[in-house]
Amino acid sequence: MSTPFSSNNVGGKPNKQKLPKIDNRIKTDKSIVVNMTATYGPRVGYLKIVPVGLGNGSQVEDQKPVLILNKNNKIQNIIIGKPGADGIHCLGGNRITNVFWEDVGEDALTAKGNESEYIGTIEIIGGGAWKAADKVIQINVPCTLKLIDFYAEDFGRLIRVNGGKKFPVTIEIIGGHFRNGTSIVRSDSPSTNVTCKNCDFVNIKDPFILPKGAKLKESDIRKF
Ligand code: ADA
Ligand code: CA
Ligand code: CA
Repeated sequence: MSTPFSSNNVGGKPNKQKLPKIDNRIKTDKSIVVNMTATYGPRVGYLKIVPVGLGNGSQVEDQKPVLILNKNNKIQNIIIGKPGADGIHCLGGNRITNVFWEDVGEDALTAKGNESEYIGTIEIIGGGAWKAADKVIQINVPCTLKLIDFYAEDFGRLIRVNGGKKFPVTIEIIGGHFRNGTSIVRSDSPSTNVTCKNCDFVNIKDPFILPKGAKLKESDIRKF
């Protein structure tokens, strides 16, 4: 597996990263529903998708997503363009490989579904997000989130379990570079289980905001 950003900045301060080069671009004025057995997105190079009229990317709720990933659908090598709207909605069992948000809208990616039903794993491998006024990843249903070798710069919460909710969530953050943010995980659910290893935190104010009962296992975190 190869991702554009290595999390291993052994020795010295980790560098800022930039968006990859765009090879093709499209505009969409409707949410793109991904419902296929193949992976959506180019195998080589990057496709930028710019939302038009789906939302202005502010903090106003109920903007429309740019992409909806149905159960078990996968995407790769996509750049979500400004204004970002409500980003990507995931219904479970999804893999998101090398996906970038140039300017996160209301949020970048949401785990969606029925709050009483576990939707499986959402795996985000590589990729990155810039300029999230508040949240990058919003978890609204029970799931397992795996965030591997991700990059985020200028954000509020990297991962937010929906405010006030108590459903179970497992979060694994493995590798990654997180720069200028308020926190990495914030949850109000006592059945939140977080593992975070081999990451660079550069100017992260209060990395884990978790209630009593939640579990947190941290290892190899380099703080700058
Ligand atoms: C807020 C709001 C939730 C949900 C969430 C989201 O946290 O309170 O109800 O809409 O945003 O998914 O963006
Ligand atoms: Ca929101
Ligand atoms: Ca949202």
